[in-house]
Order: sequence, then structure tokens, then C-alpha cells
Amino acid sequence: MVARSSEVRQSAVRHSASPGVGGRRRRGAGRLAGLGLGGAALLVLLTGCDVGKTFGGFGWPQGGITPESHRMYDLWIASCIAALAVGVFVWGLIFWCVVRYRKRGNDLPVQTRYNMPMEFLYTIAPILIVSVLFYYTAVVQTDVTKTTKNPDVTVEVVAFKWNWQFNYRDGQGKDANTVASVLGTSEVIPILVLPTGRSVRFEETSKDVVHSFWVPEMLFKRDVMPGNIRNVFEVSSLDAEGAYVGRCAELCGSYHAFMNFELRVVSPQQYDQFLAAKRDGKSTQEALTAIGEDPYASTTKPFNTRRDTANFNPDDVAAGAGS
Ligand SMILES: [Cu+2]
Repeated sequence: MVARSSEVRQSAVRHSASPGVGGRRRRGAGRLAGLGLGGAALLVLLTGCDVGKTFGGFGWPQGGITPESHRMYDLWIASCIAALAVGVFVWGLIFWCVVRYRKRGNDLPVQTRYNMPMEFLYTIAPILIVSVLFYYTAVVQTDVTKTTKNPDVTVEVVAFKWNWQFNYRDGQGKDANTVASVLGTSEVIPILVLPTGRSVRFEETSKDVVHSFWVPEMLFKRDVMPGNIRNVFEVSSLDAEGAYVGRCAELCGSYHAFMNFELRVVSPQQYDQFLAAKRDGKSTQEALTAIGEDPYASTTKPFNTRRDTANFNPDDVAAGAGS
């Protein structure tokens, strides 16, 4: 049966005009729960925790080797926890409303339009959440992209179709000099040797098109641009010795997928010896052997470019086509 409009209006007014002590208590409890969840999320944001490990990093790669990578990881985990807290709170409210206000008769449920405290809460709560997320994102981003005046090591990363050259520099900027260099070829993967515990500045430039310098364990990649743009970023230290694969992460042409390199993190003493050996004119492989390291890359290997065969139509080659 459809109620007449005058009955509906009276019923609605009756309900909304007298919410009673119980209604006020319920609203107060809801606000308290919201504040509690927000506070918990903030606490996690501030302190960081191991929840990420339990949930596989919420999709974020784990195993970063720089302090910067850990800060980005913590931000991601805290953001996920905050999003989940808000989500669980909203889901809870939805289910609570479904059960609490399920249809019991033909009376219209309590109408809460123009409820100023509610409207205020709906507006302020999202603004607060976004502000907190924005603040911590800005803090972490500023920290991760900051550069210093005197980093311990400066490397010029030169990308070209389709390999890498790493130049160890005696200062910053274009005018500094290269004191040693590692050049990749189709047969030998270039190995970028760097020390633990020292700040490293990467200055990137490309000889042709846009490439992208990416070591997954740094959780950071940055485009390598041609021309006068010299992209620069720093890591305050590398924390774990080892070999890490590096890749080009920008589609740059036919052999883009072959543009791998290796980052070899060694002790500061080994690094100094490596640089000294390179300065003495030794090859990269000889210098690596001199410091007791594997002379060749262990995380990736040169790809067979098959440039001398028609790799797309081998049958045509056999038949003599195109010769
Ligand atoms: Cu590339």
C-alpha cells in the first residue's frame, strides 16, 4: 500500500525532529570510532610496521637496498593500511545500516537530510584523510629526490641504443672529468661497481632517444633524456653488497629488451681498489678480478641479437629471398 504524501511527511518530521538521546549517542559513537581508526592509521604511518611483510607488501616490491627505497615502501604500506581502515569502517557502516534499518513496516525510515553535524563530518573527514596522505607523500617525495652538494661518488649514466656507459666523475655537472669508464657491448654486460655506505649521485644523459635507468632493488627509476636535460638523483647509501640486475625501462627501439646491466655493490675498500685499477688502465673485467669479484655479470647475460640473420623469416632466407 502506498502512503499518502501528507502521512509520509508527518512521519518523516516526527522521526527527524526528535532523534532522542539514543540517536545522539549513536552519532557520538560513530565519530569516536572514526577518530579511533584515523588515529590508528596515523600511528602506523608514523611508526611503520611489519604488516607489509605479512601481506606481501600489498603489491609493492620488497627487498630495497637504499634508505630511500625503505621510506617509499613504508609510505605505501601506511597508505594501504589507511585505505583499508577507511574501507572497513565504511563497509561496517553499510552493513550496520542494512541490518539496523531493514524494512519493518510501511513507515519511512529516519530522514537525516540537512543534518549539519553529519554533513560537516562527510566533508571534513575526506579532506583530513587526503591532507594527511598528501603531507606524507610530499615529505617522502622531497626526501627521495633531494640532492646534495658533495656526494661521495658521482656516476654519469650514458644511455644509447642499445647499451650503457658508466663514467666515474671527479665532480658534478657537465664540466667534471671522467676518471674511469665502463662500457657495455653486445658481448659483455656492463657492470656498474659501487660501494656500500657512501652517497651516490647519478647524472643521466642519453646519446639518442629517451631511455630509463632502473635498478629494481632501488625501487626507483628515472628517464634518461637526450639533449641538454641531465636528470640527476641520489641515493644516500647502498646497504647490501651483491649483484643486482639493471634494466632500461623505456621502450627505446628494436633492442630495448637487451639493454640490461648489472649493479655490483662492493665494500668501500674494494671500490677504491677497483677505481684505482681502472685508472691504471685495466679493463673492467681485470679490475673486477683484482678485487676478488666475478668479472662477468651473474644476474643477466648478453642476448643473442641475431642481427646477421633475418630472424623474422628464416624460411625466406633458406629459400634465398632478399639476398
Ligand atoms: Cu633504452
